[in-house]
Amino acid sequence: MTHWRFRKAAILTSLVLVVLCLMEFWLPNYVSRFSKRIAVDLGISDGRDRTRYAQGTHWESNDFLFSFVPVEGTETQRVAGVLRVDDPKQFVVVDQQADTIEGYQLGALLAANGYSIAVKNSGGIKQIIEVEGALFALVSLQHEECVFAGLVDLSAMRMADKFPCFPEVENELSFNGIGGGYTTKDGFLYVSIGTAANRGTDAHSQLAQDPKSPFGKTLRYKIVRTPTGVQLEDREMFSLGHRNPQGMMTFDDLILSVEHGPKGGDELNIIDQNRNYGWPYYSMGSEYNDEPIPGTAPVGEGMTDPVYAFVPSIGISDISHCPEILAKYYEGLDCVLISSLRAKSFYIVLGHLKDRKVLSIEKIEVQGRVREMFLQDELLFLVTDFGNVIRVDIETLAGSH
Ligand SMILES: [Ca+2]
Repeated sequence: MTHWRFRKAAILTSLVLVVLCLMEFWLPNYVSRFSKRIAVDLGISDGRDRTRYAQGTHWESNDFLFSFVPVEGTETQRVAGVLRVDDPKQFVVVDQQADTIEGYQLGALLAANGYSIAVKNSGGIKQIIEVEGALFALVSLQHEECVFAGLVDLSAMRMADKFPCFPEVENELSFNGIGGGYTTKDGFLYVSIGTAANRGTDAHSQLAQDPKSPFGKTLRYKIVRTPTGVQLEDREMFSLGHRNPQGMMTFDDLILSVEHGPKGGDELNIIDQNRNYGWPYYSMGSEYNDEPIPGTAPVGEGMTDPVYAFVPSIGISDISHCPEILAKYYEGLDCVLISSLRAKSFYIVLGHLKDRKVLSIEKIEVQGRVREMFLQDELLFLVTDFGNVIRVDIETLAGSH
């Protein structure tokens, strides 16, 4: 009897294990991932380490030496964002499918509201947003038949904003399109949100021109400090006609945004209040089936043109300040960095942005699809697909020849 009981228990345990394995294999959408804190050591050493050139690759360009050092892979499949932590030598890469972020139980909070993360069609956490120490997440969500997106206040464990249901269009929903970038300026949070489709003629893209819909917009929230954290209030449309914004930053008094065009026509835009940036009527790009966009130009009457459009597309992904060494070298010019997925590069963009002038664009190849960029200790870090991290050290070559 004892023998049979033992066998029964062993068979049952095996069955449970097999079922769990099959669930992981067949139903990855329904099994929560354990993408908690993935802290990556930035490899910042005290003092300059000349041996680093041997560890990675280097690239001479203009009067600079760029050396690329792979930091570490995080096995993150799709990067939702990068978070600073107390240790300045570390940061955290957040996976789009994470259900716990720095101890905040996103999955549990959503379940308590009757929501689940809409993971199909490249859904998940589309952007991690840090506002004065409080954490928010832009997430694709589902509640019964309604597929929508919302802003979750992770620090206060509540929904900060809930957007309306997406139109039900068969096979045309793609969460790759919704986001996003963000920046803060003068007590406001700016969040860019795209349209959840690839094509220019469908119901999703039309939302970019509908002032009542949050999609295809730059949204603006008032940042209100509370005893427990930060509250986002009074959402309003700041600009419209955006297709798929990916990165945003404040540069002096300007809000800069980069967005994917369709096939061709990735844009650098200066975002001004109540301006219309044209999508889906005007773009330098064409449809993926090579049909022209209705307007076949970047700008039409009443529309605001990009400061610059990359044709063909570079798969534009992020925008950042230049490290001090570049900004100083090009003093008198505005200097920003733009990153790219498809071109596996970042670009040094120089110009007079207030006058909407781009004077030069220099491409620095790095052999990785760059999703995010950030600066720490004047070093540039690039986070590529699958959470690989590249540290870029920039030194001047002037006087060294
Ligand atoms: Ca545009």
